[in-house]
Amino acid sequence: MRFSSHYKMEGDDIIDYVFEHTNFFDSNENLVCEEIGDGNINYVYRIFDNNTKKSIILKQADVQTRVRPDGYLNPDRSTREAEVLKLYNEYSPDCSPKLIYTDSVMAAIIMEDIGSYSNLRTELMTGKIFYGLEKLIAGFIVDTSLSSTDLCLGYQKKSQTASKFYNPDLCKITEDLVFTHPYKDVRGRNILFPENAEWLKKKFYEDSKLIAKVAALKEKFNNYPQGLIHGDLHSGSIFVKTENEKTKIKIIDPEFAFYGPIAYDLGNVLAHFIFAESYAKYSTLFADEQKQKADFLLWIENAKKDLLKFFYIFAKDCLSKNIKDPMYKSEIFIDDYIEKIKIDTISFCGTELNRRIIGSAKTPEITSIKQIESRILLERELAETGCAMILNPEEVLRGLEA
Ligand code: SR1
Ligand code: MG
Repeated sequence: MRFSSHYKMEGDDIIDYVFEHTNFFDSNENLVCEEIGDGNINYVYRIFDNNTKKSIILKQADVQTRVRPDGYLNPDRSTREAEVLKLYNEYSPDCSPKLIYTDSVMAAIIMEDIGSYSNLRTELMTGKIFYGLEKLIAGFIVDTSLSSTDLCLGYQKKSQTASKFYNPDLCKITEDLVFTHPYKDVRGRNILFPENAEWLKKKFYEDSKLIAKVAALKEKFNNYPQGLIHGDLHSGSIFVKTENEKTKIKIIDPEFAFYGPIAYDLGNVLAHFIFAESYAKYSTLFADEQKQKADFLLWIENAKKDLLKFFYIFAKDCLSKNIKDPMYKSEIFIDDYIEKIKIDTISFCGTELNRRIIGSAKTPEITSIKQIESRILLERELAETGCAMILNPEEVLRGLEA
């Protein structure tokens, strides 16, 4: 029977599949399917009716990644992603697309089309400002990750929940691309901008103190099941719009989600704010618009500071309301717990900055800088920041909070 065993669906399959598995469209006569995803791992399609303008999204996981079809990746990651989305719908409905249908055989998820929102990375690269963005992201992380810790759920419930989100295949990708290859290019896949290659090799491959710190962060990433984290919270996983002068966000693509250190997500967000800032400084985006450039840079500077400020405020509130354990109620313990997350945020921000400069998975804020001098300077500035964050996170945090 059709759709009873997994295969990668194409256009007509997808239209039939959506029609058969949802009541969303009245008839399939005018349905069109287009691939809209440019992600590295899965396939994402928009299915729409040109007359009614109704639309829906289908995401399918194949047995390989979309960008590098060399090796098996279990499509059961889709079932886990659907479970994560279900939790997001429950704990942060405003900030997540509504899950409509999920199928573990075809490794498919059908969800609400968030077409009125735009990709945050793309928007930031056009110089748009979103007031309140960092507050929404901090709130999302508290609502979904901090709420899933044993402080809030109790150890037994947390352990049961955590076992559902065991995600070794995707974590292995992160282990390699974030915590190993930028410092030990064991697979020879790093991509170095030629004019910076020797400088970067010395900076990343030859600093034994840096390598030891990154090894400790890798160990923490693998062995600290603190809360349910998104695992790939870069600005391409955040969609954004302004409505009635208010910023709204939707968080997508939690295929890397697992029980890990909350600071990993916060560090990713901070790193991608920094990429947006660097792009505004080094690209030609604001060439003739010095006032807009200054406004954007001031906003992003404040967003960087306020991300951790709002995280602290929301975390204190969440923990004071949810902790039942008499030991965990200690104010000193709570402050120390949040402070450790803030320090690790800086360290994980450093690993994210570094891996996008030297590793194989780049970010367009770097690669689209065509002017050689600017690219050299931008990479070196980011690498200095990334390494300082890993080597001295407490000091960098104090600077950020000053
Ligand atoms: C082969 S996957 C490369 C990267 O894409 C994802 O979005 C993650 O960031 C991963 O590291
Ligand atoms: Mg993704």
